[in-house]
Amino acid sequence: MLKISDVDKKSKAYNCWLNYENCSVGEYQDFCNYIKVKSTHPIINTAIEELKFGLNKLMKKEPLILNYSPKSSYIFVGTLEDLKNEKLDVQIKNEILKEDGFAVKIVKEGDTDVLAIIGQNEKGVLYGVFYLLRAICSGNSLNEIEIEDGPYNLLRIINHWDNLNGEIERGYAGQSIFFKDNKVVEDLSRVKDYARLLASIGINGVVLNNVNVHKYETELITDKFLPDVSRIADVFRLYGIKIYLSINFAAPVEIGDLPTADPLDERVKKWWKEIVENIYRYIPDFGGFLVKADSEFRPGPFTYGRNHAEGANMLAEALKPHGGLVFWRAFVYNCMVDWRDRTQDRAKAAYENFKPLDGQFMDNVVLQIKYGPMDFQIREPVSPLFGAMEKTNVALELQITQEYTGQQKDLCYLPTMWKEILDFDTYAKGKGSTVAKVVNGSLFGMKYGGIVGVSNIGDSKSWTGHPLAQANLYGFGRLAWNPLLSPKEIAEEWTKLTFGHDEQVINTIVSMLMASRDIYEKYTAPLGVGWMVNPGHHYGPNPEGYEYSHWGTYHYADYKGIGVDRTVATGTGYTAQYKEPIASMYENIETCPDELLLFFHHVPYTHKLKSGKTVIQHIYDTHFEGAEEAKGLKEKWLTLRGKIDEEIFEMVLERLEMQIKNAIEWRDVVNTYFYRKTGIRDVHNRKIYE
Ligand code: GCV
Repeated sequence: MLKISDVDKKSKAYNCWLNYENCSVGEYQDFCNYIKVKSTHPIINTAIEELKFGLNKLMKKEPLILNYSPKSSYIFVGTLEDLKNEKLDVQIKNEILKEDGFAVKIVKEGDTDVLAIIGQNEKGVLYGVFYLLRAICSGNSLNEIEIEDGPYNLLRIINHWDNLNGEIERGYAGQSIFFKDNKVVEDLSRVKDYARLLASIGINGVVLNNVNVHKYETELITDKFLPDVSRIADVFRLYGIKIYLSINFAAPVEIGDLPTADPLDERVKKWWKEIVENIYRYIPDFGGFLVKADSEFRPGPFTYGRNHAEGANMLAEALKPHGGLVFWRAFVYNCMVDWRDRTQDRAKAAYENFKPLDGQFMDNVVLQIKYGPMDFQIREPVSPLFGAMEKTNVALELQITQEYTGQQKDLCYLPTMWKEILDFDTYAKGKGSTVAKVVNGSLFGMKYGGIVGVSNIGDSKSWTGHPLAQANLYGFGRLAWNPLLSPKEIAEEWTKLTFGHDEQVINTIVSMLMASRDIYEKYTAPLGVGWMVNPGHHYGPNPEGYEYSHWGTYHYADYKGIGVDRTVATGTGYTAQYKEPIASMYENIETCPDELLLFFHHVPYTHKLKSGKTVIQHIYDTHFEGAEEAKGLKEKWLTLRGKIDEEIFEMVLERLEMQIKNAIEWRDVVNTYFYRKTGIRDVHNRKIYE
């Protein structure tokens, strides 16, 4: 029987949306006493374990597992292949279910009603089981249970920025669950619990280690670590999840005794080929490599006068015979750029580096592109690279961990932002060329595509530090599976699964989540200007503090105006990287959306926004409002006392209090900064600290 790990099992926060506590099996009861399964495939066994576990919790009774049909109603579990030997009349309308897809149907076998969960493959079966459990716990009626569903994206991947010493770069929820003291942890029961959570939202790949690959992590691809890495792979495999590793491009030099890591050097090619062959001996279904090259002091092909395609293809060639992929990151820019040189715009870097290489990457390379041209800010335009790479597999990189969005102290429900990104129209092939269609490969007919999220979990008892930040992980998986879902329906679903069906609880939590991104944006950096954070750790306000804004401020605020002129007419020319009509929309100050005004234009503080307010008054107003609304979040939460598990209630309350402090600090620092710069008073004469 499936056992949830002992780690922190006393905390209700630990089981997240799989707690099965606040619901019952209801009208599904008749089907749930028996489960029929023929296959003994390991992933199907997992699916059965999960179904048994979930139903047992819901019915307070274990269903019987059979390999024959019982006389009364039952649940059938199997692949399309398994179905061939059954007398069940399952009609699947979509001729072929998508890879990893599933169907749930109510059918007859003679006089018996059967609820059939049919997977396109074994993973599809597992996803179908989780779908059924989710539907029951969300209170969906039996009449609406039938479905044919498949993932919109082939690759649905989590990136961990975990280091072997157990630390997590930009981690806000404790230490790594994989690594400790420069070793893989012995007890992997927590990894199994994590795999359950991920599979339940359709994730099918996990990169175990940080893209910044340091000394010890460079050796993860060698015999020294592979036996242990393969233990982790064994755990994930049962949940249909492949593992990947981040690699150090200079590994042939650092651990291979070669004088060079030049991707065109035959010795280097051979070295990687042998490394890869060895990995597949340990992990036959290894996913592949993730590479951060020539970025923020990481080594890469530039050292040898080679380009990114040459670097990526060398690795891709080694992986190809085994079915492995290379995720090559497009986060390449000169972090030492002098911001006084207006021709050197960091926002332009990814496009400038990669657009000329379109068509040169092998077909098992996926270019992994951060959603914006900068770095996971609360507001950025969508990267123009999404509309530009027509002959390259691409994946969208999102940051579930809240580096710049409150660090899991402040509430910030990110699916609202992610949905805007996925819906953004690149116009690459005319109207309707959304990012969602680019990254799933359908727009340009690419083989691979998907969505990648930087993990927000650690060994904290709630996994995410802030219990409500679990909604971000949940929302990430749900959107990667189906970008057509709305952030609100995801929030409602998550709240019901996590906290139950009390109307007040649902309405309150959903309204908190849905408002949270706007609130965070209001009290932090205004109008798309970005950053303004403390250097290094990136939490809290510091209007001129960002560490990579050398020799001046990146937002060019002086006593007259603020913002970065990225127009073609008078600025850096970044707007030209977009297709029409987007390029003109951003170029023209009249049509540039207010929320991105300072990303694209340098304006006087007295410039009037479409809202009718001046820029300076907008800054004052939003900062006062944001801090007030942060207090409002706490007020709302307090109305739920007694209706939420006490420990979770207190954990959230503690963080909402931290958020209020943070919001007040942001309000005061930002308002004071601009008041001092401009000397312009707030029209409402509110107190601004001078
Ligand atoms: C893992 C930002 C973060 C770094 C991160 C980097 C990246 O610069 O601050 O911590 O490095 O992005 O995405 O590679």
